[in-house]
This record gives sequence, structure tokens and C-alpha cells, in this order.
Amino acid sequence: MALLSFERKYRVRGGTLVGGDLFDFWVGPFYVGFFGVAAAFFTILGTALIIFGASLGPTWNIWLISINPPDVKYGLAFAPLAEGGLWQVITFCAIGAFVSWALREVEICRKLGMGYHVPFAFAFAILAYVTLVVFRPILLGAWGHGFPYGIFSHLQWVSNVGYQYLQFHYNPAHMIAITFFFATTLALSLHGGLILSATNPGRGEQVKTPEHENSYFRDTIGYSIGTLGVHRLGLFLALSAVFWSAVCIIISGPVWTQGWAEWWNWWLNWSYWANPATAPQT
Ligand code: UQ2
Repeated sequence: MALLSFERKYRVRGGTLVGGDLFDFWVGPFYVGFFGVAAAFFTILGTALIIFGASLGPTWNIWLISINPPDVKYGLAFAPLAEGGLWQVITFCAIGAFVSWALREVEICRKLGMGYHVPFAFAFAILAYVTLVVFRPILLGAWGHGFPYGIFSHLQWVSNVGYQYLQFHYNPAHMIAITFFFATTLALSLHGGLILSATNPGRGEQVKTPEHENSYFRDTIGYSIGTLGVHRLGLFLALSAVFWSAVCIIISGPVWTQGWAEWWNWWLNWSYWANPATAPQT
């Protein structure tokens, strides 16, 4: 099917959440919708404010530009624009743009009669960002606990926050998150490798089917999760990685303020080995 006639089949009316038919149109290849307009508005405004913030700063070096959150002395109040207020407005624009983009995805899913898996997955990424710049700062009582918007400066923030808890590797939620990140790369490398091996059999050879893919894994490990199952697994692993990352940072400060290694003292303080007098007699 020619691309234009093919597209006509999918450029269907309806499925909008807001605005009815008003914004139900395309610009070139892009669906617009109310949330396309909203996403463009927040993106352009937020980007302009970042450039304005950079113009106030000491450098145009792309690595060193940083839009910093307010000092913690401002608590959860509005700060003057040049003292973190820009960061606050930019954060609002960023969340506005991300949520608008997610809702535009929802409208496209509805239009096409598809499931909501893509916006659902994107919502986890938004949740991770909002956890860092809204939920945790609110729980700690100051916007100053958000991270700065700069290439080097946000890395510096991550390093400093890590040292505040001595290091993060004993944070149990961090352990779970890392395990999911690694499992995600394992699953995608298995899946990517399997798909390429089946679809690139070599010149003159026939492309292989899912029966071959199943057989490959049954022969190697005695189990195949299946072509649909591997994608369910991949989504689960990736979303779990993001979810536990959000848990690991939200508990750092609001729930636990010491070094993370000390958290494990609950184990030493638990049961009879904490008090040898109560140990079972042999
Ligand atoms: C599979 C299958 C696919 C796949 C992959 C598997 C035909 C095309 C990669 C194998 C995956 C398994 C056994 C799960 C591994 C578990 C973890 C946690 C990494 O069976 O079906 O479809 O791509």
C-alpha cells in the first residue's frame, strides 16, 4: 500500500479527551490534539526560560550551564526568579509538557483502538522525575532538595546525595532497582539477539519463524516464554527498574537519614544473636 493511502486508513477522527474535534488534525506526520498544543506551549516556554536562565549565569559552556533550585532557606515558598524561581517555573513547564505528551499518547491510543501500554510506561518515567523534583523536596520541606538542571551539575548532585548516605549500594530499594536494570538488559539482549538471528539467516536462506525461536530456547534452557510473553516480561522488568529507583530515592531522607550500610543493623539487632544470653541451648 502506498504510504499516503495507508496513512488515510489510520488518520481517523475521534478518541480525543479534551477539545472534541477542535484540535483533531495533523501537521505533517504529527497528530496535534489539545495536548499537542499544550505540550508545544510548555516545551517552548520552558526551553525559553532555560535559555534566559543561562543568560543570567556565568557561562555559555554547554557542560557547565546550570539552572539551580532555590536555597533551602526558601522552604516550599516561591523564590525570586534569579534565585531558584526560574527552576520552579521550569519544573512546572517540564511536568506540564511531560503530562501533556502522555495524554497525547492516550488520545492516539484511543483513536487507534489500542491498549494504553505506551502512555502507562511513559507515566513511570514521569513519576521518577516528579519523585525527584516534587515529592521528595515536599517531604523534606524545601524545593532546594530538587536537582539542578545542568549536565555536570546534576551529576554532581547525584554524587553529593549519594555521599550524604555514605553510599547507595546498601539501600535495599537501590539493590532491587539495579537488579531490574540488569535483568532488563539481559532480557533485551536475549530478545534482540534472538530476533536478529531468526530474521537474518544469511543470503539465500529463509527467514525463520517463532517456532524456531521457541525451539532455540527450549533446546538451550528447556523453556521459552513466547513471543508475546517476552514483551510482557520486558515491560515488567523495565517499569520495575524505574519504580524501585523512585522508591530508593524517596526513602533516602524522608525515611532513613543515616548511612545506608547502617540500615542493615536491624539484622544484627534482631533475634537471639543480638543477646547471646537468650540463645538456644545445645
Ligand atoms: C523467548 C521467546 C522470545 C524471546 C526470548 C525468549 C519465543 C521472540 C528472549 C527467551 C526468554 C526467557 C526464557 C526469559 C528469560 C528471563 C529473564 C528474567 C531475562 O522464549 O519466545 O520471543 O525473545
